[in-house]
Amino acid sequence: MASRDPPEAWELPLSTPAREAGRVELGAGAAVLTGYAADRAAALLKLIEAIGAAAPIRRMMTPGGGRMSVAMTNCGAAGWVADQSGYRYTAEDPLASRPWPPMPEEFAMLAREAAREAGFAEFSPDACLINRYEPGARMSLHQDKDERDMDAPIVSVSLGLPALFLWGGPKRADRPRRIPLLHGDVVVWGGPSRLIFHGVHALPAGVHPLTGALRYNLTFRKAR
Ligand code: MD3
Ligand code: FE
Repeated sequence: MASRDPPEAWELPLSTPAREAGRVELGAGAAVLTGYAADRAAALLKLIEAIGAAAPIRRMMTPGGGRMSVAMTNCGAAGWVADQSGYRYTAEDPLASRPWPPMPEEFAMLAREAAREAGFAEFSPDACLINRYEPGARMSLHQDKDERDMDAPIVSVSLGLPALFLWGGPKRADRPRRIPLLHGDVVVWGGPSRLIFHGVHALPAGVHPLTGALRYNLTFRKAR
């Protein structure tokens, strides 16, 4: 089945139970810590709301002239932006012309603890990209390569509606595996997995008790 086909019913849960804490190795340097952030999810969502009030969650333009289906904002010293001239990290929110909101201590601690759990000591992210998915929003296969330090891992936290994550290989043409990411799941990607092509399948409609019709993803990076 091609990765663009919509998820089959059996691939994602219909209800949204808290996932049991566990660990699934995806490959060298990549591990899903299932349910790792579930007990902190409500607090994380409150912080996302506060960040969104200061730096609105917006759909950015791509250099190709389109608009991304995923809406984004950032917190931390650096924030990832896309516009007509390309992709890069900035110290300021271009919408507001002021610094991105600071990264909450709860965010930084979660990222650091999860990275350590997965074998990466002393992870200190300076950037947190906040992605918000509405039904139909997707992220096509890409590499994260705008960061200076490829030795640092990336930590991602999924909140709200479940999604099918597409985990490819070192080449864009490598056929991706489809991995469900559920509320509270934390994924750590480092070492040989850091430059793997990856994406997110179009979000199926649903209702989550904490986020309604939305999925959020926090992506922690060392950008500078
Ligand atoms: C694998 N976000 O923001 S997070 C992104 O769910 C991004 O919003 C997706 O890909 C999301 O760039 C996926 C998981 C993720 C993040 C970075 C990675 C997986 C990764 C970097 C390398 C390999
Ligand atoms: Fe990515």
